[in-house]
Amino acid sequence: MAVSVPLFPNITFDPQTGAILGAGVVENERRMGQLAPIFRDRAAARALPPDRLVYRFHCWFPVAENTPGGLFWGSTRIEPGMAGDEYFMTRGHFHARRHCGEFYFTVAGSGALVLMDEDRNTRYEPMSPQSIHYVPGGVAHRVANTGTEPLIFLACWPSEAGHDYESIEARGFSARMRQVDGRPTLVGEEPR
Ligand code: PAN
Ligand code: ZN
Repeated sequence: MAVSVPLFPNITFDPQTGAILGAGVVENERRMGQLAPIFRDRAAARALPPDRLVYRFHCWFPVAENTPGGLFWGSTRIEPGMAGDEYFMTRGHFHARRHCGEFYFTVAGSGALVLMDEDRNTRYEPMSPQSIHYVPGGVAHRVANTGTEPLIFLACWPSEAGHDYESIEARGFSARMRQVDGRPTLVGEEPR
């Protein structure tokens, strides 16, 4: 039986802006107004302009969500900035299908990939241009921009992965990237 092979011409990545360009690419942005609750110092976060851009990401979905064996491709650009002593960062998530992993590849800037397993053990990997990171299944992931330039990275994940943001909204990560003595430091959460 003949299998029709879809073609995806002219999908490109602009390393200067961090955008993926091409038909069907979806762009999302997260501004401080909606992100303030993820930061430890919410008062400091709310004191920033609500329209302040924190990050923008582009996703290319060459197949439908949940297609077995398919892959998605994305790029994320996190602006430099801080809310209190905490670096601008992504919301973070587990994959809804916990066994699904993901690759990250850093293009520009410097940051920290914060990884937390289901037992809430948290560690991080420093991100710098050309560093490659593997997020294992069952591990929540969030990226903080610890530098003074935009942090741009690429990602590839299974089309079956899905995103569980709710678990992170409910309990957060057990540690945060904060500036301590001028340096990015993973600091464990004390109970509030
Ligand atoms: C990434 C993230 C992207 C934005 O493509 O979705 O960096 O972060 P949040 O989704 O946490 O807002 C990825 O990990 N996809 O699975
Ligand atoms: Zn992910």
